[in-house]
Amino acid sequence: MNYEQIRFEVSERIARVTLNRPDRLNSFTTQMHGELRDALSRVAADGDARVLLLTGEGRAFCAGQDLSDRAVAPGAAPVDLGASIEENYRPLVLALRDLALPVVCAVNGVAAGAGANIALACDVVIATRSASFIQAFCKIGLVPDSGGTFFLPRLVGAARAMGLAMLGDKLSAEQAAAWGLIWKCVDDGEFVATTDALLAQLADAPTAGLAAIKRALYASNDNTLEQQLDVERDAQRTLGYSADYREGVAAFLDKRAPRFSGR
Ligand code: T3D
Repeated sequence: MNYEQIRFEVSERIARVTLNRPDRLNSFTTQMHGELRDALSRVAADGDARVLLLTGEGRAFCAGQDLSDRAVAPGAAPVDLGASIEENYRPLVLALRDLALPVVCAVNGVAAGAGANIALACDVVIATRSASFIQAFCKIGLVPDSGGTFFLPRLVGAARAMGLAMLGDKLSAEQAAAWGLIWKCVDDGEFVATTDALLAQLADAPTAGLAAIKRALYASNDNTLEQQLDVERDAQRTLGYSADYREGVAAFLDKRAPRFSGR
């Protein structure tokens, strides 16, 4: 597939996806969703990448759904938004969560509507200090989608989730980090270098172990302590037979840096 609304490249075990409609603040179209789905399925199938980066081109990360696609002439039938969620946003969130490698979202600017929640669907979210997060849905009579009603209360608690969702205020990257909505906020001048260092660290990491960490932490949302202890036991059993565990222990005992294969 030729990509027109995203950029996609894999090099040095890092897959980079850049939303690329900067004049529309990288808002989502059906075409962009199709391209994203294709790129994510390639990452899952190829096995070349050991970390995925999702970021945006220009001054925004993503302004959510392209609303110019939603304007209807008086008397014309409205768009079925449920179908749009089912075909586009739901599969995107689940694809990011299901990828068996870490997904880093580098929020390079404003993240609004579904753009904010797609960022939160990623495993590690780093934002530049001038970025912001806006649950813009309430301004147009909608509910936070793309997992927003799931992620927000779990990340920042019910009171802050309700305020963000009902008021649609702009939350600065710094405040988002202070509230625990994201992993880190870094100064604009350090954003690219910090993101690159994070990607390099994750690309060299024991990928199967990180995939198991991701599965276990997300599973904990619905589990009792006993169920979660079972998840940890089963993961540890599997990982205990892995090449990377063996390498990690050997490297520790040899007092050298490990060379993980990802398996
Ligand atoms: O529909 C479905 O399928 C259901 C799913 C819905 C999911 C959703 O995401 S609903 C929420 C949609 N998003 C929004 O409501 C956010 C709309 N955008 C904004 O509120 C603001 O643009 C921002 C706060 C993000 C940024 O503000 P600012 O002042 O920095 O930029 P701007 O001037 O508003 O935007 C720059 C341009 O991008 C502008 O176009 P122009 O005037 O230069 O020709 C603006 O219209 C355009 N733009 C920004 N966001 C969108 C957009 N065009 C289409 N759709 C957008 N979402």
